Amino acid sequence: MQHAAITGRHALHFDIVGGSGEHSTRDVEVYATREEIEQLATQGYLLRERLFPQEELERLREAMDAVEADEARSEHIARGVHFGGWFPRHLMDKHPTFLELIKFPPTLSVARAVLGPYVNIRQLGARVSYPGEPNQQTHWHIHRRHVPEPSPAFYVYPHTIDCLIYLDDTDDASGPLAILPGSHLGTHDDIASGDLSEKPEQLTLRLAAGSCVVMHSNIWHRAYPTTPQGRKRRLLILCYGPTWMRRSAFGVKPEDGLRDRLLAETDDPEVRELLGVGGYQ
Ligand SMILES: O=C(O)CCC(=O)C(=O)O
Ligand SMILES: [Fe+2]
Repeated sequence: MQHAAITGRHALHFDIVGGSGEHSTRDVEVYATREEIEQLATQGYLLRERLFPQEELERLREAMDAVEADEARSEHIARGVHFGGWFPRHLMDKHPTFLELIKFPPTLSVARAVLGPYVNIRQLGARVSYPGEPNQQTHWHIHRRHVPEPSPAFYVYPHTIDCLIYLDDTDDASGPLAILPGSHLGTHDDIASGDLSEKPEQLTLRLAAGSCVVMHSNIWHRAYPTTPQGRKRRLLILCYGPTWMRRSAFGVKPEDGLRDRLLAETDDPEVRELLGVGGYQ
């Protein structure tokens, strides 16, 4: 999968304490500057505008539309105030174009830079919202909604990274994304379910198709509605987590999906690790 040039890069070398042999070091060429990684760590997001060139955008749209034609039915579109739209999951099992995102360096290397060298793909899902359907928005939410209060001494905060890949513009008619920068660090701050209000500290992102928002999964965010004046709005959500974390429980994994077929054929250890095989302690 081609992408826009990313010239600000740096090399990251991990010594694995307690590792041995081929597991003693890992090197990552990070497709971001150190300052950008610092921004992702402290602000919880990194913007990559127009990351996908037009021809790749077209291929991703075609793949998305093929899955939609195959499985989306009107009754699958959510119309409640909390999460409106259609939410397909396990997309890498359903269309070969999506498999090209497995080793996509602009997002994978950034995920490794903040999560450490052992990551896998927890899920490639999507959200499609439709003009003319009610409530094609989301309320303010975070994705790993399991933070206890009080925090036990050895509680592991669920750090994961979501890459929001917009296949359509997010203008005012189709619905911008709003985020609260830095809110992933307020681990015990809460926003009531169903809140759709504008926040003074919010950053509202109106992005061109092909743009990507790399964010901590627990940054507070919401999508504005896709209005009747807007157009169908397609968003891929590529989620990375540590290899030891249970993979996403959302959706039903298809029998004999494309990932299983790839795993049966490939002996590339990196692909296997990214698809959830290996990379454990
Ligand atoms: O549609 C968007 O811009 C964001 C969607 C979202 O937050 C989600 O599906 O979890
Ligand atoms: Fe979300």
